[in-house]
Amino acid sequence: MKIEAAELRLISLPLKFRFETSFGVQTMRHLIVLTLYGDGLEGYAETVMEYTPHYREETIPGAWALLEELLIPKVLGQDFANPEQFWAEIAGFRGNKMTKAALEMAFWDLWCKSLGQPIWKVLGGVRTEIPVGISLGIEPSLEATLEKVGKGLADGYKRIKLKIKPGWDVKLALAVREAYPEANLTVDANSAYSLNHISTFKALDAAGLDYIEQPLAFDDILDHAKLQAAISTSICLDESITSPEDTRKALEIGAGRVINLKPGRVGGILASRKVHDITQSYGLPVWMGGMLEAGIGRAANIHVATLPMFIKPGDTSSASRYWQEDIIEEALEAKNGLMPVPQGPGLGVTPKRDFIQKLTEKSAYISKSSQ
Ligand code: OSB
Ligand code: MG
Repeated sequence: MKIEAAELRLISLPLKFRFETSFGVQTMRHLIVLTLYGDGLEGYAETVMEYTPHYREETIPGAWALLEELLIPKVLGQDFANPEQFWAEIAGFRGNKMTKAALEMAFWDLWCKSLGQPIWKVLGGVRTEIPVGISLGIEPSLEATLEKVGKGLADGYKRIKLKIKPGWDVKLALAVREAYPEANLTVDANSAYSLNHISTFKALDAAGLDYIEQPLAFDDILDHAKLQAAISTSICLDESITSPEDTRKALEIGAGRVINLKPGRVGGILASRKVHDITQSYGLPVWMGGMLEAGIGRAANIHVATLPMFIKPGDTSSASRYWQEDIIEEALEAKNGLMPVPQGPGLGVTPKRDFIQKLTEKSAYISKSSQ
């Protein structure tokens, strides 16, 4: 597959809900829609990073510059036989996993379209629907939280994840547990704590959580291992895992017993399969995380979540929870906590060109002749 040209579009999509985490409040998603052109086909991807570096280091302005000035020129005009070859071309650029992931994922869409196969099949997926839950932001009150948990469960979601921060944790988790004794509940701290808070985590053991997601620093594994040894609830790593090697090291030292796998965070689809396989070799489960993706990114996550060890419910809930109008034609909607996997070639979704154009704040078209 020869890469003939690429297009970048920066768009903003208003979220239907105010999403508060320990690192800030989001009411709008900013993303770059990336298109790769080759063989008369188009491959799509969207970026997952926040606009500002509050989740991990990457930013939208940084991704834009890196794609436009370095990464796309590096692959333009070249012929790649498969994603392995494509990845080899960009792997030498250190870090920047989310930016490189967007490029790699657009290549997967393009390449699988040329094969006439859905990504999930080519990747080795084993299911046609994936179990999903929801991630609830920090709500203004306990009452508001309980109501949203109740609604999520009534909608059939298989797991409810509650965002926590210091001062909004043990009381919250115990109250939700008391109201919903049977629910599959988890919490996500987004790195808001340190080992000084060990008593908070010991207290959380009483809430019967399936796991505690990313309690400590975004780039830490050592303190997570110390915390894991001190509590009974499993730790799930999110921010700390940006590669297959990170996964191996974290599991080797016992920094957690569950991995939140986000394809964007680890460098794309091939890297996701490697993280999945390493986790499997430890006999541990993974689940599909989310970054409030619009339709293109949501579809990519769904394909990856067909791999065998995605046993725990992920964050890939219905697109209609997030958006008044999505950027793809297809409605990615879960029923009874199960999200169907798109079956068309590549991602199996159709971006709404006119709508994306209308939302575009900035665009760039990059081809050999524009270099
Ligand atoms: O920590 O998992 C996270 C959203 C943005 C950034 C980080 C996280 C999240 C979520 C929401 O929890 C997941 C989703 O609904 O897509
Ligand atoms: Mg998380």
